[in-house]
Amino acid sequence: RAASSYTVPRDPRFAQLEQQDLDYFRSVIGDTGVLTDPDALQTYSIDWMGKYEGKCSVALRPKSTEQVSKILAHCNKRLLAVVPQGGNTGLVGGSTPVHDEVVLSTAGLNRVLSFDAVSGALVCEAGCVLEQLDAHVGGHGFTMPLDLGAKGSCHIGGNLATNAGGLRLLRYGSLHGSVLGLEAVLANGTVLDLLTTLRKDNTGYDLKQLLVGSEGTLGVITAAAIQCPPRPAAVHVAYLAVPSFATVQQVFVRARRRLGEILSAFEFLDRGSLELTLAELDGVRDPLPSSAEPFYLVVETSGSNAEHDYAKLEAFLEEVMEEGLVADGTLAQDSTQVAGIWGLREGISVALRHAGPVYKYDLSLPVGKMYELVEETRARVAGLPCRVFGYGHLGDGNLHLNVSTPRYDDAVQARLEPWIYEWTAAQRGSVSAEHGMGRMKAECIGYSKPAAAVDVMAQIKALLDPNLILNPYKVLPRAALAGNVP
Ligand code: FAD
Ligand code: 2HG
Ligand code: ZN
Repeated sequence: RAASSYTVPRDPRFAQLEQQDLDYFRSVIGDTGVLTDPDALQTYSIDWMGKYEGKCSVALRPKSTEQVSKILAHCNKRLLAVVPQGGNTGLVGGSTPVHDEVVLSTAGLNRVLSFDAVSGALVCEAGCVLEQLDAHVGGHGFTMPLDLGAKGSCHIGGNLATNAGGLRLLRYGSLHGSVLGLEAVLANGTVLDLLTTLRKDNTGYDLKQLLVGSEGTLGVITAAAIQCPPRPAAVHVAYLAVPSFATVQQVFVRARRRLGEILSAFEFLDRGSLELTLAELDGVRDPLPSSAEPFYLVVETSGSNAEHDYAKLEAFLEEVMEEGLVADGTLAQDSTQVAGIWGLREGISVALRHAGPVYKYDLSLPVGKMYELVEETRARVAGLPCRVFGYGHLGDGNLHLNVSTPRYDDAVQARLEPWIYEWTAAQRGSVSAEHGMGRMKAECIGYSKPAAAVDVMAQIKALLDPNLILNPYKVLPRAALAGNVP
């Protein structure tokens, strides 16, 4: 059952879909791109977790920027609300309709347009799947600058729209740095062609950056140019068992000092996350079956010289073992073992989904505070049927706090929210490190941003989408937008 507590009244300004709209959409993209069959629409209406469900009457799959432009111009004129949707793997209810919004899927925009094997600049349409792009540029000796568990389904347009972080951010930085250019269609159908591949371009305001992380509220991204780094010749992965969270932090300090520029990921999981994933997912193996420590780390290096990198990693391991910071550890010996350790780490959210309904909190916090919140959350839900898990991108100060329950329950949620957001705000943390605000946190931005900043965001929204048709009920609080309703 989808969660009920994120419902919000339908905005009566929006028109209801009519036959004339369907006729128009068919005239622009053909019959096969206009989906109205209820069974087919189900996958577009509900999110990956089965938590956020609307009821769209149509999903559109355009195949070109021009078609996107015509669709949006029509919806804008008719006041039809629109939800842009990529791979529908978002975790904050941003990609599905809240009511009956038109779903505009980028699945048909899936062509690689060019790749420059000298500079590493990839130009592709927004609906290309991340894993397929990585395979494409891999053929030229390059890699995508981001990697995440949803890589087999998420689209590069969705990644940009959420400013996805993932497992390699520690090494390659955020998409704000890797995006070279963008093409986007504004709500009124205007095509913004910013699709250059230049490394340097200071001509006026950098508008593409506004689209990165805008979660479908400012425009529909139709194509992107991404700077891809060379594929590392040598990747090593260590899996470490650690006796306390204080020790986890010390190991991180040693890893940065010893591994320097080859450190490419530093991830942590608690024992509960490990046990859940082993229990829920077939094919995931415990890399250290005889260990029973409270914390585990995945430490990855990516470099150009396998022997040199391996020696560095061994020296780091010796140091942390000798100092007693690590109770047990193993170094992946081949690519199968590397994939096995990453399969465990990436499998945690899949395992949580298997386990049932889950409340997810994606927080930026000072590293020293990260696990305190997990422990306090456990104490807070004591007596309720909840299991609390903590894991995430420790190297980026990003905690994934997950509370698994037998059913979505407003009483459980009320125990967690706004307390978790207040706790985070008290640390000057962020209530959205990498997943975005979506439907889930549309009223929560004030915990991490001052009112003056939210007001500027609302003005930008009204400038680019004056009828507020793009992804309504998401990202910004209703009160902030109220003064801009036409
Ligand atoms: P969708 O889910 O379809 O959409 C996400 C948002 O972007 C919505 O608001 C939507 O309206 C908007 N949008 C989508 N496409 C466009 C477009 N072309 N133009 C404008 N707006 C658009 N996130 C991380 O940051 N790091 C992780 O490590 C990570 N791991 C994940 C692992 C799993 C198993 C899953 C299920 C999700 C994970 N995520 C992670 C969540 C993450 O946000 C998404 O996986 C991904 O970035 C979303 O891409 P998508 O194509 O599925 O977008
Ligand atoms: C990850 O890092 C993703 O695995 C998903 O960002 C986190 O499910 C989550 O809470
Ligand atoms: Zn994550």
